[in-house]
Amino acid sequence: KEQYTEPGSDDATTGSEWFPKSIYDLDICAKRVIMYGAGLDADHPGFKDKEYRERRMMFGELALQYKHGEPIPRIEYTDSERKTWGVIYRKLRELHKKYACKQFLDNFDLLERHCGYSENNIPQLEDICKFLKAKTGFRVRPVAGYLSARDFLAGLAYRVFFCTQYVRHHADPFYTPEPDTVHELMGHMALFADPDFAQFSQEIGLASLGASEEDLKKLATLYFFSIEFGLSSDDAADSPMKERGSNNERFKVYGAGLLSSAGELQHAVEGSATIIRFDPDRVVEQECLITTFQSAYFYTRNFEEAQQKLRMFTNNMKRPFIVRYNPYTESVEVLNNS
Ligand code: NLE
Ligand code: FE2
Repeated sequence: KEQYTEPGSDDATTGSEWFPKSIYDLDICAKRVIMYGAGLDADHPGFKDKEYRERRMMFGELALQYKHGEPIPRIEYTDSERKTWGVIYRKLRELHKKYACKQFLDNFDLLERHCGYSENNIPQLEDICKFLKAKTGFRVRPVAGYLSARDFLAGLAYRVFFCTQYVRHHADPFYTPEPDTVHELMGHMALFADPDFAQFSQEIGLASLGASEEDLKKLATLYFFSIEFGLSSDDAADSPMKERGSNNERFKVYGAGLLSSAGELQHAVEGSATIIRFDPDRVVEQECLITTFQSAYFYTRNFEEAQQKLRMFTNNMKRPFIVRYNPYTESVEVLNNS
C-alpha cells in the first residue's frame, strides 16, 4: 500500500538515510562541506598564501550563512582575482571555440549577453541565478567548497546547483584541484540554460535521493565522467581505440571540468590522452581523480547519447520507495513501495 509523508519532514518511514524533502532542506546539505579555506592541503597552490587563505575563509563564511530564498551576496572581487579571471577567460574562450560542443557555445553567448560575462568582469551568481531561473527553472546557490556526492546531487533534484564563489589561486590559473567560481561559471553554467540538460540534471538528482551507497557511488562516477569530463565524437564505429584522426580533430567537449581548465582541456584533446567509449559498466570501474588530470576520458556519439545512457542507468536503480517531485511546493513526496 502507498503511504504519503509530509514534504519537508524527515521522518524515517522508509528506513533509509535522511535526504532533503524540500528545497529549504538544501540549507542542511550546503553546510556539510568537505574541504574549504581552513583545510587547504599542503599541495594546494594557496596553502602558503596567508592572504589567500583569509579570503577563502571569508567566502566560506558567506556561503555557510546563506539560506535558500535570500539574494546571493554580490562580491567585490579584488584586482588580483579579476586579473586571474581575465587571463583564464581569454585562454578558455579561444579553446572553447575550437573544442566545445555546440549547445555549450550557443548558451555561452547568452551568458555574455545577459549575465555580465566578459574578460573584464567576474559575473555575479545572483545575476546568473535570475537568468537561469527564467530560462530553465535552475537556480544556483553559494557553497563553501566540495560537498559529498550525495549532498551535491541532492541539489539537482530541486534544480539547484551549488556554486563556489571564490577564485582559484593566481599561481595556477589553468588548473585547480577543487571547484572554484571559474570552474562553475566557465564550465557549468552554459548548459544549465539548456532545457533538456536542466531536465536531465534534475532526473539525476531525483535518482540520487535515498539511493544505496553502491548505487550512489556509481551514479556519482557516471556524473563525473560525463557532466564533468565528458567528450563527444560522431565517429560511426564503436571500436574503443580508433587509429584515424588525432584527438583534436575527433572530439568535442561538454564536460565542465575540461571546459574550465585550459591545462586539462589541452591535455585531453591536443595531447594523446586515452579517450574511450562511454559504456556505463566500464565507466563505473574508473577512479575519479580530483587532484590530477584524469587517466582516461569517455566519449559518446553526442551529448544526447550521454543523457540517454545515464537515464538507462537511473531507471534501473532500485529503491524501496518512489520519489515524486512537486514543482508547486518545490518538495519531494516519498511513496512507500513495500
Ligand atoms: N580542474 C578544474 C579546473 O581547473 O577548472 C576544476 C575541478 C573540477 C571538478
Ligand atoms: Fe563541477
